[in-house]
Amino acid sequence: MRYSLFNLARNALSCHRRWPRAWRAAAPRKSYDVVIVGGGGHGLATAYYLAKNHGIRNVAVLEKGPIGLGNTGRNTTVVRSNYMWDDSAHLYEHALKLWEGLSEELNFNTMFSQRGVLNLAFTRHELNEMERRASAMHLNGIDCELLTPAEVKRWVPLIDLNQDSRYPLLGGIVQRRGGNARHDAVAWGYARAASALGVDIIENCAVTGIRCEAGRVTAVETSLGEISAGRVGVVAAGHSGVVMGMAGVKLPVQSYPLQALVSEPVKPVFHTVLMAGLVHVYLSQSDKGELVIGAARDGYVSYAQRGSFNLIEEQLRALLELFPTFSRLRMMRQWAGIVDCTPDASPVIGKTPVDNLFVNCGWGTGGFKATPGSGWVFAHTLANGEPHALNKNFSLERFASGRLIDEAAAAGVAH
Ligand code: FAD
Ligand code: PYC
Repeated sequence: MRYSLFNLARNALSCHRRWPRAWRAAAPRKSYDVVIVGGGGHGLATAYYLAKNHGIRNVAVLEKGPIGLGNTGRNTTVVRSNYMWDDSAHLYEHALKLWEGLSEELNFNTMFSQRGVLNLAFTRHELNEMERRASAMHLNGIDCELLTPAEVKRWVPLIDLNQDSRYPLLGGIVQRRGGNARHDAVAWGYARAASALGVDIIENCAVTGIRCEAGRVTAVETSLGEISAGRVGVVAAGHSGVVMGMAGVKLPVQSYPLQALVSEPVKPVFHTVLMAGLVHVYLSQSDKGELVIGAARDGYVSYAQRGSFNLIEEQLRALLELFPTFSRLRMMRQWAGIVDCTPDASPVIGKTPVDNLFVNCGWGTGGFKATPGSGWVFAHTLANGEPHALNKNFSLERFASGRLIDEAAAAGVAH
């Protein structure tokens, strides 16, 4: 104990200079088998599984800033697999199963906490949708339970179920295996593990161009010079449209700000994740004690990482409708990320019209939960040049063929 206190003081006073790096500081080489554009959770997970599952280690992750400071470090960490359609259910459930063993896999505590995710229904329409989704989930062997208002009250005793309220509660759906994880730890854990397997993680390296010859990608231009690549995977979340535009590929995505806020820390009062789509607020309590609160994306396309005041007002109004007891809580911080949204609220993971150029994007407001699964299937796609069975229907062509995977209702947060 005395030793660790001494270490803590020594490291604090030396500005952490003596701390070993968790991943190697790498300078770009001239060429890689695979270059991944974007050092968020999905890009880092992809690199890790390329090395671990496919033995492809001559890989670079290029990140324009420090890793994990995009949506990875800005999201509210809700993890669940309660989606409607088979394609999504299989993909998100694969991710959830990976979450369940991720701390052991990476030897890094991702603080994954299966505290349950409860969605509330205030209209007959919402309840119908939840009943339909619960049946679909059960057919796919995924856990979920429909709750009556009395059962919701037992699950969340602080909720005010005054039936005179604007929208009286009709019920809810809970997935007990859902919950939260620590967002930074996911980026750091994957980065450390990928780096240990030989992957170069190159921070402060912005991709500024994509070189193609005869319909095939050959290299990326970056702020640190040109890098040749056998295959390129673009995993640039809010900027996927911009980066793919460098190769002349137009994506069916629009980028919006999505904001969140936290309260001052209080003692443990809220043990679950609650989402109320109609009045539009969702919340959980962080391990530090802050209530983490969010709502819909902003209503306009933008690359600005800030949100509008009216959304803060609306989500706090909704919060107080459900939990009047939080009226004396002070709000501490607000921030936003940029999310890329597709017309069917499902991601695009696969090939593009340019040979050897692959894209993983369009996760909108809900990609954090998919991080391990997304990395797993994208690594397979990059390694084999063909999609994994779990992502083959999440192709770009679905917007031409019309085989959409509409998950607007299960998105949880308005897309
Ligand atoms: P990012 O972390 O954004 O990674 C993309 C990286 O690409 C960035 O680091 C960026 O700097 C880099 N990049 C961009 N352009 C370039 C370039 N030219 N060169 C090099 N690098 C580049 N999802 C959930 O499942 N649950 C939630 O509770 C949840 N809450 C959210 C709350 C908020 C406020 C926000 C903003 C998002 C939330 N999401 C949630 C969505 C989730 O965060 C995203 O879908 C997911 O993080 C996107 O994947 P990523 O982690 O790889 O993205
Ligand atoms: O996709 O579950 C989700 C989510 C919660 C908050 C933002 N996105």
